[in-house]
Amino acid sequence: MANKKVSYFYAPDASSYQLSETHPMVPERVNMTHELVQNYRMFPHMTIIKPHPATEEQLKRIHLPGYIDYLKKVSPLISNGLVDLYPCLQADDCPTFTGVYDYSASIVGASIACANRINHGRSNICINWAGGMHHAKRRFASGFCYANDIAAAILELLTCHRRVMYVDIDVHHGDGVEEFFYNTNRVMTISFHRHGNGFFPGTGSTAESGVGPGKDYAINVPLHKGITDDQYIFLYKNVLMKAMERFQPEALVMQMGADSVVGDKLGDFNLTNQGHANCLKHALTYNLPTIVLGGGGYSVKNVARTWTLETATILGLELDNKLPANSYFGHLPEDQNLIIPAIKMSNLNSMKEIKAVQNQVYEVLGRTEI
Ligand code: TV1
Ligand code: CA
Ligand code: ZN
Repeated sequence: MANKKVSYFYAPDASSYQLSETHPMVPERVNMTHELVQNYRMFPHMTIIKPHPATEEQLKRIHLPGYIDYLKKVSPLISNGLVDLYPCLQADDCPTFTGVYDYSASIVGASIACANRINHGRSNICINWAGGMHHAKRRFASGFCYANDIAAAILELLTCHRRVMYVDIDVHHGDGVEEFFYNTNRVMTISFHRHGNGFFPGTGSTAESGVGPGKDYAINVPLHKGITDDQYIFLYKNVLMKAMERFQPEALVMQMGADSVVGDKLGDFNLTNQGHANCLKHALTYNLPTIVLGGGGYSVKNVARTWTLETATILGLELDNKLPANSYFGHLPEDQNLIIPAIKMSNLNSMKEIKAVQNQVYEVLGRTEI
């Protein structure tokens, strides 16, 4: 989108943390993306901003003060044996690691900075690839997410915009963001995700649609493994068009979790990164002030490829499929290309089911009023 003012938020220090030795969430993927974006010569096309970490006060607008106080003080040694007493961090998915507070504050600070820049009309599109921590709850960490930068950014947008739409294409259900805004009609949350067979977090059926004034403003699109670009984009565009028509948001927040791309360690959709990027491209056609955030993504080279392609999509640039020289990708044949092709795998989504889900979603959207 060549005519748009784009800002790219990047905190160099925020992506060198390690949740644990073997943890699938690797913050370094944001640095990999950054290097590819730089080496594809995209920096001159946008404003690069180094955000400040969120203040304690900002974190406590979203989270229980006691939880933030705990995050601030805790260290791996101190947490040892305390997890049962105050289980706001659960050992496996959300381990206590050195720097957990600074890591969280940095991510939230960048997403709030995106919202402020949009609020002041200084940018049309703001990017924070380190953000998108959609599972974090008010009182506890969940699913690799410690502080909910998305809820913080949406809250900030709500000071200047009547209605905010949130769209989440991470392979997991955006349960944390949904919960924060479950009883308001000023935020419509829409999550596409794998659902069923115990897939984390287990919530996100179409029947889960909001409460009180928020009834029908939480939209869920449950899917099965193996979904292809054609099926996903068909459903995604139809749902978004109808939701935009009904809700008419004044600002948009996109969670671009790359674990919905084929070959992910935790996800098992069959989307190419071009299909994933086309979802963003479609969202940008509504010409709304937009915040673009990261999220999941566990095959780290694929995450970097996807978010690099999406940065170019935002800027309206075409990239050479051959990756530029960089310090992460080597000389192996599978390391040469930007584009991630689909694979042969079983697809548990039939077109009949996709249309049935679409109709269920349309029914909920049909009841919304603005
Ligand atoms: C440490 C080391 C933690 C190896 C976690 C996969 C690990 C997982 C690990 C894992 C793993 C989950 C559950 C736990 C139910 C819970 C950023 C009792 C190989 C946004 C979060 C997924 C996704 C959590 C986050 C999920 C996001 N899957 N290896 N943990 N159990 N937790 O299933 O949406 O992408 O897997
Ligand atoms: Ca999702
Ligand atoms: Zn995910």
